[in-house]
Amino acid sequence: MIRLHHVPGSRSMRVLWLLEEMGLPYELKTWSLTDGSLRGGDFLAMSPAGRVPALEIDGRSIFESGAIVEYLTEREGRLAPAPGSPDRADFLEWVHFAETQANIIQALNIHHIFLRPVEARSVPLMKLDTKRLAAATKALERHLAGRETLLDQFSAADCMLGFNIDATFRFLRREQFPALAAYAARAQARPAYQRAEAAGGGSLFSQDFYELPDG
Ligand SMILES: N[C@@H](CCC(=O)N[C@@H](CS)C(=O)NCC(=O)O)C(=O)O
Repeated sequence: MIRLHHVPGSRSMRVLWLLEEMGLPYELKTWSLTDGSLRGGDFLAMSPAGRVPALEIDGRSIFESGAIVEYLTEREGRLAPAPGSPDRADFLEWVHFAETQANIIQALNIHHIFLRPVEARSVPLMKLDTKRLAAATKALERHLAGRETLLDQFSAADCMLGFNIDATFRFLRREQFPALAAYAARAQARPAYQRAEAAGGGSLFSQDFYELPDG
């Protein structure tokens, strides 16, 4: 039995999409980011910082999306270059780059969506994080120009990154990143991505775009 602990629209979408790409049977347990349940003892036993995703598999549980993605690709022997192969380092770089970008997105989510009253937000920090997101996203745009996928073929690194892109375009204008926008459209057209969306999709966002406040 594989059970994914999941919040729609969160980083657990990475694992949900990968499970669908791999065709592995799984159960979904859906949690809320805002009702305090992720800080309960049952969940903390699986994910000590109270974060999703957590994956129950092979008689244990695993936290950290990157660790789960590496575990699944090694277990199944696909959707990643094998350890020791020449492009393994490229795979690992992009798996972990996804968290570099996601951590900036998370800071912007907190400011734009979760932190209330709005006066509690730090506009200088929001501006700084928007610039940091632009720098990371420009790096991605340069890499993707003329490429279909992060590596020479579709891999679990694309599942890691896929989650970030919708969020990125809530804070940065899509038109400024044409290679990334085309990459996102290809990802979203994949049948496994659509199955993942149908099984556990959702969004934290209520606006298409979040402007920086004045100040
Ligand atoms: N590095 C971790 C980050 C996990 C993480 O922060 N997940 C968010 C959702 S995207 C979460 O569970 N947040 C709950 C909280 O901060 O209370 C991973 O990639 O799994």
